[in-house]
Amino acid sequence: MLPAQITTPQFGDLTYWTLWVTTVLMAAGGTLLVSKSRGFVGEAREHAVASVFVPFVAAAMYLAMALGYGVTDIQLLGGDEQLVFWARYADWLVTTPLLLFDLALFAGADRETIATLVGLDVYMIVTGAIGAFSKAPTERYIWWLVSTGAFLGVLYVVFARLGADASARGVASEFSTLRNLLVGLWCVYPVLWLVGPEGLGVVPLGVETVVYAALDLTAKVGFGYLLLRSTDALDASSARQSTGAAPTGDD
Ligand code: RET
Repeated sequence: MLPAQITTPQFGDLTYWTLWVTTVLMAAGGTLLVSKSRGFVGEAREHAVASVFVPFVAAAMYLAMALGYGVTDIQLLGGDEQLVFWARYADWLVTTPLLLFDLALFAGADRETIATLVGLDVYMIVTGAIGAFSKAPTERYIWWLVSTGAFLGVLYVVFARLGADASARGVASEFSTLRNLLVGLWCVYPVLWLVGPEGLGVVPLGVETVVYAALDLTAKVGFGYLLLRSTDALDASSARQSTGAAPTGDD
């Protein structure tokens, strides 16, 4: 028997259209990365696999949100209703480890470093999601702090460990461009969460959705494109290693 009433959470036009447009742009971005990776072999191909999945996972999750499925309504302690875009966290749970894996692989990090990064990142997303589902404001801020603690751990590993690995590999300059793009964009997410409807509510939902969409597109498609373009440096680095030449300052 069908339930008596199925309600879909309501959000404004700006949110609705942004979710639809971003679904299409993510799928287009994924297609662009597929075409960019044609003919890739060896390590560049591993990067291609990781980079291509990211926008397609996001496209599916944006579609889920646009259709109202990836969103749920919760009741806060004071009785107010709050929308939780859970599909965002499902997206990030898959895509942020892939992005970090991509960056760490580029730097030539070992398995332990990659596992630490991925572990901290998953911890960050899961605790952020618990915060978004919490009913009391204080609890939400506590989870924000816990999640931000894990984020600082991610930043520590990215700066302290990956940089040294990339230098040893002779890809320091390409690595620092990718790292700065990643870190610059990622730092905006916790701030937006804090000022948006999940936190202080100073930024309205429509604006938050637009800013998340712009960040997600740049952090996924923009970063992926730049990384795939930088795989030439990896070929140069392996060629140098096989001829025994030392990396130069230009690497
Ligand atoms: C949350 C919750 C509050 C605290 C912190 C967060 C961090 C989120 C980040 C998300 C990055 C997403 C990316 C997506 C796609 O490309 C979960 C908002 C620290 C860093 C890069």
